[in-house]
Amino acid sequence: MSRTLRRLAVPAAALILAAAGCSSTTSKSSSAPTTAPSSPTAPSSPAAPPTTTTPMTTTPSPAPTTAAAAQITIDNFAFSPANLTVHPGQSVTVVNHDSVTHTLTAAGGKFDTGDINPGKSATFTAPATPGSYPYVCSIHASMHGTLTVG
Ligand SMILES: [Cu+2]
Repeated sequence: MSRTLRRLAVPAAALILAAAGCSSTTSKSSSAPTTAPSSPTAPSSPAAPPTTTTPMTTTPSPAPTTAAAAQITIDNFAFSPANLTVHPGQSVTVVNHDSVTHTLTAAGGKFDTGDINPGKSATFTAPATPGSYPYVCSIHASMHGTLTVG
């Protein structure tokens, strides 16, 4: 029984396969599913790169001691700073913090504040010629300093 079926079945199957091969009805699976690959929703607005907006903060260069108002203070029988550099012709203010009178007198007589009473101040003009000018207190010879004009 089975023998006759197989003998018949084989040619039938061959025919079916042949027919199937010709008919392209079963080969429609080539249509790819249109599920588009989900592109990661990248933020389409790229953050604008930070343009080099240099802040307009003008960095104030540290003022050297020669700038602005030059000042020498007298504390405890001493000039401070003992060595000060100023511009030619710059005004220099001398403040006497002591309880006694002092002076700031150039050794060569180029400048002299005269007597500066306790708690008072005086101003002299630096020489116009660059150089080093040692000075003293005309009252207390132990007090000395150097004014540099440059
Ligand atoms: Cu003095």
